Amino acid sequence: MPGSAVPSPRSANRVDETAYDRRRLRQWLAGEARAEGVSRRTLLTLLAATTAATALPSPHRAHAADDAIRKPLPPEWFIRRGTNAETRWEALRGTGHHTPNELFFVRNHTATPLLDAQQWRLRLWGSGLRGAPGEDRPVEFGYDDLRALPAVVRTAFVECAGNGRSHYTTQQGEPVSGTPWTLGAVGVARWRGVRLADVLRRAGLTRHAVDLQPRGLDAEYVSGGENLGRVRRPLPLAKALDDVLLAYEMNGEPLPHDHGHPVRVLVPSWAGIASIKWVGDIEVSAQPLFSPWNTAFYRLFGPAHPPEGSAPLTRQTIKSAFELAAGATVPVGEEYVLHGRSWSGAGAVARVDVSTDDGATWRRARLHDRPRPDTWTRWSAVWKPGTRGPAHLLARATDTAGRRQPLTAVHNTQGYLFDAVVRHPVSVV
Ligand SMILES: Nc1nc2c(c(=O)[nH]1)N[C@H]1C(S)=C(S)[C@@H](COP(=O)(O)O)O[C@H]1N2
Ligand SMILES: [Mo]
Repeated sequence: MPGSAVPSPRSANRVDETAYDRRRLRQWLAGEARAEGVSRRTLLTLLAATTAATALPSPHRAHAADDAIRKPLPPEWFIRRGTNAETRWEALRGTGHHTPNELFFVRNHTATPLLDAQQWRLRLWGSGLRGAPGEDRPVEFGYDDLRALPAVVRTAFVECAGNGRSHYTTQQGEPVSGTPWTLGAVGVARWRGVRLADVLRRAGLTRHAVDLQPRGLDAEYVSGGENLGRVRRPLPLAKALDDVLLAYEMNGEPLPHDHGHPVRVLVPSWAGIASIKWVGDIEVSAQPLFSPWNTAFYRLFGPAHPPEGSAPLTRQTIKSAFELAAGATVPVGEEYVLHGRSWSGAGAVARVDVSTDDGATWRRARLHDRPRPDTWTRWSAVWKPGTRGPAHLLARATDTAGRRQPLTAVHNTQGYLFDAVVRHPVSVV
């Protein structure tokens, strides 16, 4: 059973990221924000609403090293995509609620570093911690220090904001930049770690803190010839105090190297980029923070969005996937059980409808999990195909926040947050 041992005052603590972001930008203009590694032009673009979204840099992988990922990537489980590996949905058939670590997708901006837990230190620093004005006042924690704090366990998905991106092109004919994931840049694990809130309190958090910025110990990321520095992304304090973990175990094992060993940030229900792997330091700031990962990347740009882009992405959207290969063969005239999973960043998925006639009729799928937030709900539906030939399978989820997957997703240039019903091709033989 997916267990979430940490109660959280979710509705009370919802982050109004749009208003917050406007304030961030105003403070930056007034010289009250830190934006190391973000060009003035990028910030002005966001603010002044004059430059076209296409003028922003698009993410390029600096290298596609074969050793970017440490764990074995058998082709029947994974699709290699540069420094990343996408889980094949047919490989999840027969696995339980939690994605086995060996099958979990990997998204690396550069390459997995091999870190030693006993050498590892976490440094917290910045103007949002107690200390003499102008001083960084770093506070350090070792691996055993974290292990000695009260442990919590939480089941949550990690999903790349670009998961499903390729469907903007294949289903909607729209160009997008970035890794052309199908639907396999998502996994669910049982994470064990400590509350970031507990660590912040011990580090001397002040009431002036507004933003945090965890930073990875992996190599600096070079995109389009520009060194963007180490992977880091601001996190509003309200979310950090709500349900964020510093995770050191994944499905009962020490965190694997590819997933952030020895410790990663785990931000339930938010875009995967928030869950910084191999975390080495966290800036705690009394000023708003910017990095390329909340300015040029992980905002929505395009005709349907404000010229300066949307607010930085927070929660993931709603999706469904069949545990079936694209183009799988299904025997004609026999009852065939279709299996799948649906999930949403806004709430639990409590209803899934399936269509085997291109959306003309829908029937309710049987749910195999008690619907819970931050994770998926497994489901099944019986299909008895009557005629041979190509067909499409459709699944459409509805979450407890009232969101239902649309038939078309609203385009954005970087292809984030694809939420439309995916037409899964099969062949009836
Ligand atoms: N340090 C660091 N953290 C990172 C990344 C990275 O490249 N470096 N990638 C991010 C992105 S974009 C995603 S989607 C998730 C993927 O987590 P996983 O590789 O454990 O599946 O990690 C995030 N954390
Ligand atoms: Mo991602």
